[in-house]
Amino acid sequence: MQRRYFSSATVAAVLSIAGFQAQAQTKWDLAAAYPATNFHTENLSQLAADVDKASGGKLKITVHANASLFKANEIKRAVQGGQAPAGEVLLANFENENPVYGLDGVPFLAASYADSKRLYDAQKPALEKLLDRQGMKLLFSVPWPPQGIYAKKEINSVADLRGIKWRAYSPATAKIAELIGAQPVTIQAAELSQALATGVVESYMSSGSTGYDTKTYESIKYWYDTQAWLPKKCRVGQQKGF
Ligand code: PCA
Repeated sequence: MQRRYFSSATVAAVLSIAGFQAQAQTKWDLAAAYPATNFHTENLSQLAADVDKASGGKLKITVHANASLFKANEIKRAVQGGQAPAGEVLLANFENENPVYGLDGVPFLAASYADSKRLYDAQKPALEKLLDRQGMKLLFSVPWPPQGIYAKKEINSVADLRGIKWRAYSPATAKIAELIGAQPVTIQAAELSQALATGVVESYMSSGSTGYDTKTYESIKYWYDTQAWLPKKCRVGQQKGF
């Protein structure tokens, strides 16, 4: 038997977005950006199982892992534009659209799970309004683990990072590259393993989780647990059906 994991409010929100009708069967494609074994993707599979159960098998959600449907930074636009009924969005990627999206990518503003939750509670009303204006409904949100620095060589001062090929996944991580004099390379997680193996990336900031997913330990030996911020993944669905 499948363990029930998501709150009934989240499951009800999904059913409501789907404009769920007891007689019709509905299928949703959910665009996800990380590997199937990543905990964010496992959460999404659990959501799909909970919704399947709560709808008596009438709403089927297929989770497309590892950016197989849309690239990580294209998922928001796909949900907004109606190409995908639902998807996961890394808020900090969209800082240039609105500073509300960038809040949890600000280094050391909220650097623990407790502070991250406090920031989320403060941010949520504005976030929901903003997503609503863009035609989306916030379903739930989960932080990535705290962000640290991976580096090919030992870092004793900022000068050690000068000129290094620095992978950026968001405007804030690109800004850090600029401030430390590194060479920014924008690469999403799904392409990171290859970029590390081919030397396109020599250093980056992310979580232990992404380091593990991308086998960063095979090419990079230094990890600095700076616990700088905890960027949130939000699951959004289209407003359609409300
Ligand atoms: N992993 C994602 C975003 C933050 C994280 O921990 C990534 O590196 O793309």
